[in-house]
Amino acid sequence: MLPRRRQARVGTPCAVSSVVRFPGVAIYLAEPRMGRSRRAFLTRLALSKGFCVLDAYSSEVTHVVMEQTSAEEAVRWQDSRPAPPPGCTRPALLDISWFTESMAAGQPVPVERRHCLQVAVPREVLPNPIWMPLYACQRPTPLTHHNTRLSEALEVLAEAAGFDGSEGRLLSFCRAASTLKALPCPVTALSQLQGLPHLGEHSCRVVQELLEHGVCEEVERVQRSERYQSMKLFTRIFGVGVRTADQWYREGLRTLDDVWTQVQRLTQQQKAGLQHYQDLSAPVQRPDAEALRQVVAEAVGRALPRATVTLAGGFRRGKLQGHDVDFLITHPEEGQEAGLLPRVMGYLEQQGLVLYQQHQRRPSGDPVHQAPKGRSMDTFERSFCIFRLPRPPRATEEGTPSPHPSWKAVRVDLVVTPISQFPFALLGWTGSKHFERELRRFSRKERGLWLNSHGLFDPEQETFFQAAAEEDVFKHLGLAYLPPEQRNA
Ligand code: DCP
Ligand code: MG
Repeated sequence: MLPRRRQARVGTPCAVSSVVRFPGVAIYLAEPRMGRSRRAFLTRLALSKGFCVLDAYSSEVTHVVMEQTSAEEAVRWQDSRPAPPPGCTRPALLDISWFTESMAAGQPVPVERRHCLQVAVPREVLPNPIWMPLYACQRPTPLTHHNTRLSEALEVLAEAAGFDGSEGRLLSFCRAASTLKALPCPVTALSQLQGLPHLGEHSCRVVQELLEHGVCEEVERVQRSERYQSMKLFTRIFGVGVRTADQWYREGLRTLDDVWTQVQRLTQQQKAGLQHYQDLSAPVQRPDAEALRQVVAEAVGRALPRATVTLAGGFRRGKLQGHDVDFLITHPEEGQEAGLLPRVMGYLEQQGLVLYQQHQRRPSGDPVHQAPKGRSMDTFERSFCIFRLPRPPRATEEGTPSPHPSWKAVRVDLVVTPISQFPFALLGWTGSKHFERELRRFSRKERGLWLNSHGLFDPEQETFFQAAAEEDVFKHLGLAYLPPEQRNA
């Protein structure tokens, strides 16, 4: 525990800071290994984020930050300073990692053992160089990994590139982020990225800045930009894609109120999305997904005995939250699933559980042979819905209170597949989106096969592969099987 101290003053020449946001924290950047200009840079960065940085070491300092300094050196350094006044303990001696993490978080992060220079903590380090296969479908990617800060920054740039219609840049950043997600340890030095796939110059620059300063100026700038914020806001509306959002932005729309002024131009789906925006922009929780699975299974069971409901999407990959809930419906006897969805939806509507639905029919003809042309959009019969999910009586959730406390609107996709295509559909609808993209690219480029959610097609032989389970698809492609929890690419 750090001692209580007098409120820290901002000493010269660091007094350019206007507001001290964290009065209990006064940082002293110890110079031995830091160098003047680096120290000045870090000081400006911290001040701009509302931290108090003291120019001189004094009893007011609460956090001493050092760089490239061993625990022994740090203690020696401190021993050579004046002893603290009676009743006060010495400030914490911290590694630069505490500082960079705090800058990234925009607030002081709690001091953990690993930040402290007093204790030498053995660290797992990345072997250098590390080998990694090229495609995300060739390597496991767990849900929680060691480089979240880095991958999230790159994903912001990927998203922004997508908003600008730069598909190539979007893919480059997604691939770089995905590589970092698959690493077995945290990246601590840029040299560890040598030889890793997809870490181009731009991505490396972002990583370097994050490692050195805890923030990346470009990422911060993008996130602050009006364009990014509006595009994010608009594309969160159900039924609004990048193209529509971009058009609205170019017409000068910026806020949801602006969109409401154009309500007459919206599709039914977008109107429903706007109407339920507040609920739909809050993440769906795993218990909600489970409650919905039961509700849907009940309706499906009534409409067609032995028909099954399978949870797909992010929840199948082990996510605890999602933007929607994805279900696949099938029946063990091929063809029995035909006509099932309207009966299921009818029953759910009778129960008052459906706020909005858009039914999409399967195009006529043999679905198998309309199948893989390398396109990602499938042609299953499906319903894009908004469900009215009753809230448990005492449910208290964080965030803004809902306008209707007894229920909440949740996005649900119901997809019906014939049993012969079910393994492909399950594989395609489990994601992640990037994993799917990579799996299809791998199939096409490395195996000359076309994969989508309907099947796997050999264009030379003009034949389809049969699969009884997802494992068979991996086997056909000559890939080691990855369970859903390892597909979080
Ligand atoms: N998918 C698809 N065709 C669509 C929509 C989705 O093939 N028309 C695939 C892409 C994803 C998976 O289904 O891999 C699930 O899509 P989501 O957008 O729901 O993605 P997640 O479930 O992974 O994310 P979230 O947790 O945000 O819902
Ligand atoms: Mg989903």
